[in-house]
Amino acid sequence: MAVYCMSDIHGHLKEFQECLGRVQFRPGKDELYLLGDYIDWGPDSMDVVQFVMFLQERFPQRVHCLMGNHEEMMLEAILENRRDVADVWLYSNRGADTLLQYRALPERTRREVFAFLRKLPYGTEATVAGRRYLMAHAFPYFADPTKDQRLIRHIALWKRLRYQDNPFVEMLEYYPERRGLVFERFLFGHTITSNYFLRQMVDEWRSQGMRPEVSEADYPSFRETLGENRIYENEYMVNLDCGGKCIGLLRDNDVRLREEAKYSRLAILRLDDGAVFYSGIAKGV
Ligand SMILES: [Mn+2]
Repeated sequence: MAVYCMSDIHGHLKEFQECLGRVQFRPGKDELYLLGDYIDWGPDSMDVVQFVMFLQERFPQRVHCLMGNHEEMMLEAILENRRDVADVWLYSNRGADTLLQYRALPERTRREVFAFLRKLPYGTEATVAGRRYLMAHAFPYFADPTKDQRLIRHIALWKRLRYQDNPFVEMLEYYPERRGLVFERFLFGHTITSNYFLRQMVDEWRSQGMRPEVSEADYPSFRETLGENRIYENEYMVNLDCGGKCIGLLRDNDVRLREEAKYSRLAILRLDDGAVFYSGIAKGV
């Protein structure tokens, strides 16, 4: 039995299944942790959700799904009728296709989708080969009824860790009583790892007295030196978001997204031995 982890699938059913195929994933035998953001940006959001639901319902002991900020936006926009959230979801976060696909589902399936999304947890832990991992979509989360639920849920889904942060130190601002908790790594997604590698490169140059400026015009060559997205790992954390949202955006109006699309793919991490596998880069048409 092996244990796998993925994040930020963002409506890319083909690449998701390609990753499972790469590792010869055995449903019912292997375990799978999914760190949220199943929907939006990509073409098949509702198919991804339904596939994940299918796996989770068949093998509830083996498939563990967390909430992402995109699922939260969808729930708030539709179930709670939040106009402000709907605007952010549909326009800035490319939720429009997801909404259309959702509306095309039979009434009963729609209810099942919501029942599934609503009960997604905000964080979890797993011990693999004697090593203990903490997982959430964006920032460490611990269920705690004594805390401000809105706040701790919001940061779990939205707060952006920087590459130089130690999440186990950052989390003490919200969970001071968790000091001294020992985890091997914090596993998360939410921020495309190229942001980390680019930042790291620029900081490196600055530390050597150089003053690099990443202008719009220079961006493609800066981005090219980083190459294909890969997971970001240091002694505290593993960021698994290898640009799922940008897969296939080769003709997008936004130059950065278009550029990112050339290097975007999904990653699957095998926790047992740390091996990482990737989907192929979509070449588009
Ligand atoms: Mn996210």
